[in-house]
Amino acid sequence: MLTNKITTIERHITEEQQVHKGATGEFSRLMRDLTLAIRIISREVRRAGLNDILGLTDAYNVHGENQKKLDTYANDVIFRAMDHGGHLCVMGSEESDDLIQIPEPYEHGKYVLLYDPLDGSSNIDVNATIGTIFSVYRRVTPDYLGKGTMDDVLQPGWHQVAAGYACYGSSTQLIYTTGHGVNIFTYDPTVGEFFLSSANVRIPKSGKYYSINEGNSSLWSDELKRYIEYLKTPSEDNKRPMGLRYIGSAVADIHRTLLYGGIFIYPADRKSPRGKLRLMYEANPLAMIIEQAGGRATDGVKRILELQPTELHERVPLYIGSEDNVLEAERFLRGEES
Ligand code: P6P
Repeated sequence: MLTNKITTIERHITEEQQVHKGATGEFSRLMRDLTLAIRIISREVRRAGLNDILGLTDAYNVHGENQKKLDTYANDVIFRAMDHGGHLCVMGSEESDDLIQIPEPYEHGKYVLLYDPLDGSSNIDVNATIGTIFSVYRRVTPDYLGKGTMDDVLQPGWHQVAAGYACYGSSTQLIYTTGHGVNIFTYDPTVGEFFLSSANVRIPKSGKYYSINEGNSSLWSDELKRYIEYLKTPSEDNKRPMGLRYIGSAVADIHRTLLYGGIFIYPADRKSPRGKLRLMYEANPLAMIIEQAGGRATDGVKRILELQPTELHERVPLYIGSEDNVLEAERFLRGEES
């Protein structure tokens, strides 16, 4: 719901901290440092045509993808904003093969940060919307150990204490949840503040858009082909054909789905048997946001937030959006509808 109360993200985080009895302020400081990193990335994204930060580096990430200069820059900004605050015991990033340890002599804290520094890289050079995705857990190993381990990282998504994304589009927006609903903050660069623009956002129970890369349709299962064909077939109630929207940036496609409803799908297919999106720093945080807004997120069968991860960079098929749309897709995948 739109709000005209002037609330900055810092004030909102502080107010939320008061709700969490016994909160030490450590989480608030984590979020303050993360929003600083997002402000810096936003500035560079907005100048990307002017600062020789477009194009490719000569490096490749763990997924064999040629890293873009802005990818690498965003990854570095988040690391340097987060490594010394004393609230993290370990980090994990799409752009780093292994876990990122907190450098000496900095203190270790009780939280874990996982992030995709710049999602939608293929859109960077064409000025299309891209985003930063983040996921926060509490460590599960004892504090006295100091540095965090893979056990602290490989937790199921329902353990997240916070999740969100920044959307660098017509404006820069920060959407996050700590498990008490979803709030949208819009950045005003003239004052350098994120202001609360929509409080307690709810996703429509069903929507008129579906979002999938139809270019891969020859690789899909027969059940998925039947589902997408069904969406394109006119119905008497005019709910179908649904509209197709696909930007090729999960943050942008899922942000639209959050606000307008419908379904985003990155499925498993014959080329990508586990789909393309990563569980720990894409599907899990996006699933927490959509569930907190009243939607649904599964791998086509199981709830994303209940999947037990086994690897930092593991991929997962993703069906996410309005509850009615995702449940309908699952019925087709089970062969119950045709
Ligand atoms: P395709 C961007 O590279 C990304 O990881 C997601 O943001 C996006 O949803 C997906 O890949 C697009 O992949 O195969 O449709 O180009």
